[in-house]
Amino acid sequence: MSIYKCLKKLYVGGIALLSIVFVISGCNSPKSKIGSEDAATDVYVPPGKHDKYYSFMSGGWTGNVSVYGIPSGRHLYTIPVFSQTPTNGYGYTEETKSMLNTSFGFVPWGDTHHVQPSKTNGDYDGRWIFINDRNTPRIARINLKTFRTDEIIEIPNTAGQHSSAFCSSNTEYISANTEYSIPLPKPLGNGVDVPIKSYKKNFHGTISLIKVNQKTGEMNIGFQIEVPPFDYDLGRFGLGVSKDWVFYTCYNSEEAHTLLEVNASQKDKDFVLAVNWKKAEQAAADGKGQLVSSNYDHNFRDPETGVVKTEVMKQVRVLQTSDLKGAIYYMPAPKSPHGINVSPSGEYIAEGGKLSTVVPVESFSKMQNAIQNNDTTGSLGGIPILKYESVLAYEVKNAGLGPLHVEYDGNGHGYNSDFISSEIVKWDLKTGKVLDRHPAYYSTGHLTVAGGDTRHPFGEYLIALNKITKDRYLPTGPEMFAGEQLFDISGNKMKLLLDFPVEGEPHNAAEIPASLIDTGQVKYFKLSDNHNPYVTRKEHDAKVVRNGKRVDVYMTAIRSHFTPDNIEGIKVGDTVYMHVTNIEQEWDIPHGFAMKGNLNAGMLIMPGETRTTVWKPLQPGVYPFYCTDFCSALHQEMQGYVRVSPANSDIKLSYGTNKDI
Ligand code: RUQ
Ligand code: CUA
Repeated sequence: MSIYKCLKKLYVGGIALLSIVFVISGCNSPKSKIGSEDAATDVYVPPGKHDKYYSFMSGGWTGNVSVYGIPSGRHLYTIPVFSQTPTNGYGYTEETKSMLNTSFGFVPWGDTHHVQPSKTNGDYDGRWIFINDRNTPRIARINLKTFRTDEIIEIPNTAGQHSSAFCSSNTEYISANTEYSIPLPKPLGNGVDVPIKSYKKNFHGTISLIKVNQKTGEMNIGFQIEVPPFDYDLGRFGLGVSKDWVFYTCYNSEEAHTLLEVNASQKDKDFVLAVNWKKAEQAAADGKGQLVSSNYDHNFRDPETGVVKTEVMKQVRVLQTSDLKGAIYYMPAPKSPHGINVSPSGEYIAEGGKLSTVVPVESFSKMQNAIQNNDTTGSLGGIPILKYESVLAYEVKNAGLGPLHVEYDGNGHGYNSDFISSEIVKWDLKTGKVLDRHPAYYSTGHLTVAGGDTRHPFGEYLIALNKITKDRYLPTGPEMFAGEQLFDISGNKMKLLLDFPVEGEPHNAAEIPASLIDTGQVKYFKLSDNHNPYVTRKEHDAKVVRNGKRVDVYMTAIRSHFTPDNIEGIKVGDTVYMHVTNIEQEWDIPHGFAMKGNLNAGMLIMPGETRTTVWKPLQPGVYPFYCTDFCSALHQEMQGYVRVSPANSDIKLSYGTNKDI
C-alpha cells in the first residue's frame, strides 16, 4: 500500500486510537508489528512437525484443562478434570464417575483457574499438572504420561478456592486458600449458621497446605491455618532464596460482606500474607493446633484396577496464627492487589496492583531484614505487619491501568498484564524501569511466559490471556471463545505473532517444553495389566451373567466387531452393566460404545482398557448398540443388538457373535 493511500485511510479510517493502530499495521511499514507477515513464518509448524511447547490452559467454566501447541496455537487435546465430559465418557462411566464425588454429593462441573506443573528444584519436571476448582474447593492432579486426571482432593473449611493450585520448589506442597471467607464450625468458629452481618466476628479465612507424595504424587491435606476474614486472592511459593515461603495477595481487609466493589475498596493498602511453610510444617509435626472434624472426599484412580475410588475423610489439622510465631507476616500492598509472582531468583515478589497504577515489587532480603529488626506497624489477627517502605524494592511506575499479573523471562525482565489499558508492559527487574509496551486485544487477565514461574524461564514466548475477544474473530453470536495472543519476547521489543481462540475462560496457562513430556507417553494399556474386576481379555471369555435383576455383560471390542453382538433375555426392570474391554494392543485404536435408549453418555475405550456404562431398559424392543469411533473401514459394521422383553417374559438369557442364539 502506498504512503498516500495509507494516510488517506488514516483520515477515513477511524478516530479512535485503536483504529489508527490497526490502519498503521495495515500499511506494511517496516516497524509494524501487529499482524506483520513474517509473524506467519514464526508460528508456522509444517504439516507432520511438532510444536516446541505444550501449553496447558485452565478452561475456567469448562471445568477442564485444554492443551495447545506453541507456537502454532493448535488445540491438541482437552483433559477432563472437574466436568463430566461426554466426549469420552469421563465422569459417566462406572470407572471414572467417582472422581466427581464430594462431601456435597456428585458435582459434575467445576471452575478451573490455575494450572501448575510439578517442579523439581524450582523447574518444571514434566510429571504432573495440578489445577484448582474454585467453586467446590478441590484440587486435581493430572498425570502427564496419560493426560488424565488421576486424583481429586476436596479442601474443607474453604470457599472460593482461588489462589491454588501452586506448588513449592520440589512439589512438597500445593497451596490452597479461601478467597470468600466463611463461618467455620466449632471449635474453629461459632458455627456455620450465623447472620451474614456478623461477618467481622464470625467469618474466617483459611490457608491449606496439601502434601504431595514424592513417588506417587498422591495428595493429602497436611494442615490448615486459620487467618483473618480477608479475601485471599492469589498465591505463589517462593523460589531460590525464598523457597521456604509462600505468599498470598489479599483484598477486603475492610472485612466487607456486601457491595464489595465499593466496600472492599476503601483502604489505600491491603496485604500480602507471607508464611514460612517449612516452619508451619514443623509446627504441625510438633502437634501444634488441633485436629478438627471436617468432611471431605479424596478420589483417586486405583493403580491396580484403574477404577476410581472415593475415600471419605473426617478430620484435618488446623493451626492458629499463635502457633506460627516468626513464621507468618503481612506486608502492605497497594489497594486490592490481585496476582503475585516471585522472580526466578526468589528475590523479587511482584503484585498486580489492580486498583493501583503501580506494580509494587517487594524484596525478599529486605523482608528478612525487616523481620530481624522487628520493623512492624502493629498486627492483625496475631499476624505482625511489616512496614511497606521496609520491604519495598521499588514500584513499577507507568505499569498501565489495571495491572493483574507478572511473569519473568530469565533475562532480567518482568512483564505485567493490564486489564483496563489492554497491554503488556516489560520492565527491568532490578530497577522497575519500563522498557517496552505492546497493546493486547482485549483486557488481558493472566499472561504467561514459557517457564515464567520457574527458576529458569525459557523466555522466548509470552502469551496474553485476554478476557474480551469482541471483533478479533468471526462472530459466533453472543457467546464467543476467549482469545490468546502469542508474542515473541526474544528481542528488545515484543512482537505479536498470533491470535488464537481458546475454549472456556483460561485463567492461566503453563508452557512446558515438549521434550519433557512427549517421550514418556503411554500409548496403550497392556491387556495383561488390566485388573478391572470386569475385564474380558479374550473373546472366548465374553459372557452375560444374570444375578437377580442385575445383568453383567462382559464384552470385547476389536476391529470390527463386539463379542457378544447379539443378546436376548434382558427384561424391563433389569439393570444392565455393559463392561466393554478394548482388546486391541496398538496406539490410537480406540473403540466407542453407544446404546440406543441409554440415559448416559457414550464412552470411548482405549486399547487394553475396560469401561462400563449402566443401562436400565424401560420398554421392550430390540436395541442396537454400535462403535462410535471410526476405527476401520468396517467401522459401520461394528454394531450389535440387545433384545429387551417384558418384565414377566420367560425368554432365556442367550448371547453370541456369528451364531443364531
Ligand atoms: S485470576 S479470576 Cu488467576 Cu487473574 Cu482467576
Ligand atoms: Cu470400533 Cu468403530
